Amino acid sequence: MTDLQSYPQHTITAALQCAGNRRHTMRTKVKEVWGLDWNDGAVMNCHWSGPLLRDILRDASPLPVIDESTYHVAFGCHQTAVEDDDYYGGSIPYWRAINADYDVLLALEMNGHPLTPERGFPVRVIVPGVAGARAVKWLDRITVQDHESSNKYQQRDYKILPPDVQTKEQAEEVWHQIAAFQEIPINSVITSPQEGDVVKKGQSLVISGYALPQGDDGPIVKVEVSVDEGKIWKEAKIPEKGSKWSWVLWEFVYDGPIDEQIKFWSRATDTKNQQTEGRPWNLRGVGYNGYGELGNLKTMN
Ligand SMILES: Nc1nc2c(c(=O)[nH]1)N[C@H]1C(S)=C(S)[C@@H](COP(=O)(O)O)O[C@H]1N2
Ligand SMILES: [Mo]
Repeated sequence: MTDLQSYPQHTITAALQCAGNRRHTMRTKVKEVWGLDWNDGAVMNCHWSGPLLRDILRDASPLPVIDESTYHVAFGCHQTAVEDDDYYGGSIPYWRAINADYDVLLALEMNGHPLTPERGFPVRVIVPGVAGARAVKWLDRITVQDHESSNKYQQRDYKILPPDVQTKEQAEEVWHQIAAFQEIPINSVITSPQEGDVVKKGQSLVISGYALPQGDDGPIVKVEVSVDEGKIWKEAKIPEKGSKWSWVLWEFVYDGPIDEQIKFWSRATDTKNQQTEGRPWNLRGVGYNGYGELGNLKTMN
C-alpha cells in the first residue's frame, strides 16, 4: 500500500459497467439468455484515485523487451475461490496498460475515500471504457504475459457469442474462437419515470436517464428522445458535461399529449458512434445497447 501511495496519484472520473448491464431488456424484449437478470443499474460512475498502472509496470524489473501488440497484462485475485474458477482474474492488452492516454489506474480510493471492502479494498484495477469484468478487486497479482488471462471469466464468459450459439454445450465448442469482451458499447437508458408509473395527462413530463460513451470514444456529445419510434428526434439537456470516460445524466421535458400507448426512446451520440435501435442477442446477454425505451405508463387526469 505505501509503495502504491508513493507513486504520483491520479484521479479520473469513469463509469464502471458490467458487460451484462441491461440483460433484462435483452431477455424480455428479444429472447431468453443465460445470466444474472440485471436491469439498467449494473453501472456506476465515480472518481477513482491511485497510481497509473503504467508507472508501476515501468518500474517492475526486469521487463523483457516485448512486442506490445501481442502482450497482455493479467490481473488476479487469489483471496478466495469464485463460482467458476479457483481465483478471479482478467486481462487487458498490454498497449492499453502502458499508454498514458488510456488512464488505466490501480485505484486506492473511490470518491475521495479508501475503497470499501465490497469495492475491492485495498486496491482494484480501473480500466476506463472497458467492461467491469476486468476491474479486478482485491488485486494481488499483476502479470505481463504473451497470452490473455487463462481465468474462466476471461476465456469462457464475458464474450459476445454468435446468435447461432443457443446452448451452454454449443458455447463450450466456440468460446476459444471468440474475442473477450473489452470496450463497452455506446448506450443510453431512460431511468425515470419507469414502466408502470402513473403520470398526469396535460402536464409536462420530465424524462431522465444516463448515457455512456463507447470504449475510448467519449465524451457523450448528444442525447436525443423520440416519441414516434425514431421518426423525429429531439435533443435532451445534459446539465453537466461528461468526461472521456464518464457517463452523462440527461433530462428531457415532454410537453405533448400523453396516453397509455405512448413510448419514449432515447439515443446517445459520442465523438464517433451513435446508438442504434438494434436488438443484439447473444447467449450470455452481454453488451445490450438498443435504444433506451420507456412504455406502459399509466395515466391520470
Ligand atoms: N476479485 C474480483 N473482482 C471482480 C469481480 C469478482 O467477482 N472478483 N467481478 C468483476 C465484475 S464482473 C464486475 S462487473 C465488477 C463489479 O464491480 P463492483 O462489484 O465494485 O460493483 O467487478 C469485477 N471485479
Ligand atoms: Mo460483471
